[in-house]
Amino acid sequence: NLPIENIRSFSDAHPKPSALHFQYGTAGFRTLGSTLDSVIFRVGILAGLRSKRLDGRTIGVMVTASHNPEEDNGVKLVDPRGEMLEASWEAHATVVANAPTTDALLEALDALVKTAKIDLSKPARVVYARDTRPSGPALISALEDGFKALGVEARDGGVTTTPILHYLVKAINTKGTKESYGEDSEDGYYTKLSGAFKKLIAGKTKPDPLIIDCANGVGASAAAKLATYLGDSLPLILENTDITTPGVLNHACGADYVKTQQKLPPSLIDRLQPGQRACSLDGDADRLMYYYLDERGQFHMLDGDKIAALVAAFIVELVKLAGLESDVKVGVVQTAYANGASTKYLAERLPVKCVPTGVKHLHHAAEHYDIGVYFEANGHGTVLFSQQTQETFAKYEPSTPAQSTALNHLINLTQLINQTVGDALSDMLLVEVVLTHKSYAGAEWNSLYADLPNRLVKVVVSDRNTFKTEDAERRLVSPPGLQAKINELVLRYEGGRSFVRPSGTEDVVRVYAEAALKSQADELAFRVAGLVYDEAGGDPSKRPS
Ligand code: G16
Repeated sequence: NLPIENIRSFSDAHPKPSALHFQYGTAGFRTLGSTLDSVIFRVGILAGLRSKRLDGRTIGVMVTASHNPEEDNGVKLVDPRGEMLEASWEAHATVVANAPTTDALLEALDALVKTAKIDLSKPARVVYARDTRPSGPALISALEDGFKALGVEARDGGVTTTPILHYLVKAINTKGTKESYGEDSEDGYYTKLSGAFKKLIAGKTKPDPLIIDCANGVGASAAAKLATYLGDSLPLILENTDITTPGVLNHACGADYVKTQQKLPPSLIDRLQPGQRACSLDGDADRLMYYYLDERGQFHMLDGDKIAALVAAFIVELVKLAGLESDVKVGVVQTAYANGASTKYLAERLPVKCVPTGVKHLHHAAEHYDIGVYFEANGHGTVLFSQQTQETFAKYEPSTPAQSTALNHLINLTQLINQTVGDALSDMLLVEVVLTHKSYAGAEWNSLYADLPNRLVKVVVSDRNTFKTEDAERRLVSPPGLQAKINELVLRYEGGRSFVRPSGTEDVVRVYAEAALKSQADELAFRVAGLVYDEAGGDPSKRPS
């Protein structure tokens, strides 16, 4: 049975704020950090129950709000193979988080135990971590109360990146099996990645120093540790590494800033030399954005789509060189945000699928390929090698030295890439490997295809839940009639494309537009945003302009 009295006494110390409704969305629960105490406490219990349901396998809990502002925080649950929480449990999590009182919470937990057929006699094991947000320590102590309330065997992963926590979950659960993912420690993670990187660039010209904008977040300490493992195989110059000054996290820096503003973080203006490569991480180091300045000082962004194009083409080439073309099929997964030019470039070379925003959707779709490359345009993505493909690599006998070299590269890539989730540091090493192999500077990489000008804007509306989409978020079905108005507007712009969707992580509706000219893309985005605003209302001072 549930330890009712124990849960009751802990829960009374973590009351739910009566006016608020919480939702387990695209990236778990995410909102103002100061409102999350009860939610995180309850997630502690929920993680324990999920572990019991899965026979005591270790579940991950990450306390972070990633790219969102410093005052926000959030929590996501990680399933045993290191992937996002199974969809049916997202609904359970929402119910548990919203029970208004301790009694209602106990009822909700009891109902969950029955519906999900949880054997309470099983052990509960959890590994947890947080990013550098100031609200993190108090929320972690609420989480630990949740563990104590249920009796969870909990391992503290400390302050670390989201992808490292995912790595730890998979490494713990595969320890001692033939699918062992690596040592279940941070040291194991850095050793695995840096070891594979060194093998992949052995004998090649050493890369020039790379500037990393660490978003003043947890990526700063992770990148500093990675640098010590890489030694001189990849010189790193770390910028925006201030994790103590209040207010600086993700502020005018980081991957989301670069992607949405399409410009250099101001702090890098005097640092970045023309031609030099730089990249930005986000607040929990799961997104990556590359960029460079050309000789005229013009900024060029190499986003998730450009990373997908670079990496997919490289992998396809290696598969061919290894002689495995007919056994191993490579595919790409994108979202509606993918630049139209990237989709065209990729679709001419390999199968491409479009799915709704959210890593869980991309990840699941990518699992259907032998090698699935998935990236959101915002720089969140990875590459998945199916178990069967990894076995094919292990058994395959190459017939020429060239095939053998390509095969070894493929095997080392399976070690370099964090296959549990998008990982900015692992992706950065992957990009560096491809650039080194191809002898590409930013300009050559950028010239794979020319981005269509685009613009992303947010609209604050009174209720984003009135916005519903279909066709991988490319079409609105609600509010009724709005899509027809958007279509009519889009027709007036050469190369025009636009879509509207409710954000899963912020209380806003997002509008994306593309067109042949930058001024047209901007105009289309703002006109669609105006339609959205007029339809959905909200604070007049926040009308898009
Ligand atoms: C999260 C999700 C991403 C998603 C992003 C924005 O990123 O993990 O898949 O693209 O939010 O989502 P939305 O447009 O729905 O707000 P992160 O890096 O914040 O965890």
